[in-house]
Amino acid sequence: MLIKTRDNCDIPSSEITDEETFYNRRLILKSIGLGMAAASTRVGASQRQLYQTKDSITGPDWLEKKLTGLRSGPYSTNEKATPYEFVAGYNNFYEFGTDKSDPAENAGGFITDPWAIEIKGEAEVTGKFQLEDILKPHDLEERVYRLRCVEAWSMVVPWVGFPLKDLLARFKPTSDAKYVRFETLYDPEQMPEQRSRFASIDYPYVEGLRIDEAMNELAFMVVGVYGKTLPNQNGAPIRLIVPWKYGFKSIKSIVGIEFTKRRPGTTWQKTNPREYGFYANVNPNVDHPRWSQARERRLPSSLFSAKKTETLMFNGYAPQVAHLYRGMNLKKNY
Ligand SMILES: Nc1nc2c(c(=O)[nH]1)N[C@H]1C(S)=C(S)[C@@H](COP(=O)(O)O)O[C@H]1N2
Ligand SMILES: [Mo]
Repeated sequence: MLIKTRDNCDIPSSEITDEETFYNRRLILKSIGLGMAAASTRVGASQRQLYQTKDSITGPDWLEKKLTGLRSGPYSTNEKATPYEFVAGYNNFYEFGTDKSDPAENAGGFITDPWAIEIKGEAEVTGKFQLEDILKPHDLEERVYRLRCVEAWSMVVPWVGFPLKDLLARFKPTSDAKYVRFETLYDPEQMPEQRSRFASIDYPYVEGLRIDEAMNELAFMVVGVYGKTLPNQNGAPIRLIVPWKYGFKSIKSIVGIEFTKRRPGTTWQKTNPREYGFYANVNPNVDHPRWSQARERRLPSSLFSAKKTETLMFNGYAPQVAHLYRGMNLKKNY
């Protein structure tokens, strides 16, 4: 994406290098008999939890209860899911660092319980609600969605959650609610990048959707992955997933939801409006100014077999969402 260096100048996306570094490190560690859990050579890594493993991760009791007997939801792809180690080990969560391995290394101690979400704006029901109460009426389901990052890599992820529209409906948005704005936690004590003088984006991270996008059946509130509680690096305890848009719309660790009359400013659009738009629909026909969006690298891929696949319009979800953009110029509204 866009990284400001110490001289405060923008350097081109280094995502390919990032991925190579990541895989090199994995390969080297594998070849000397170490697994991912030892994949950090950084000072202080021994005190850190690199990432919560699939078998060790647990959430609060009330969430663990909801995670039993999961049903499979609609719209799941049959494509092979990306292994847990990549889903939980190769992340963008700038609050915890800008390298793909940083979030897994730095978010281990992130406190996600208790957690509350404040509902504000153009709705009949507003106020601060505990996560348990937010989730209470919703049955959790699994949806295997494609995730396409604007950096041209992609994964297939078995998310666990519930439809965003069912959550929003409970607050009875008024006819003035034209957009929904989401906000990530701002807590510089827990989120090291928020303390950095050289931070590449402004915090808190904010995202937004038009109300009809938010009410689309695909928009999903996620509290788990692979049948387990969501790892911190993936946006615990609750995050959004909008599978037809570039990954940066899928905001993590949400503490605020606001119904607004006007289109909200959003983090990457504000950071670099020429490169990142409000809509950010996955679109193979509209290139990023610095790279093509026609194809993507499906993870896991190695240095030796970069699995390139064609990027699909709306990330393959056109049947569900194309009608939302009828008559819109998607080159202008990128
Ligand atoms: N708060 C917050 N949310 C965020 C980000 C971030 O840096 N901060 N990164 C986004 C980007 S660019 C992507 S691709 C996805 C990655 O989600 P994952 O790490 O669970 O795969 O999260 C999105 N949500
Ligand atoms: Mo992304």
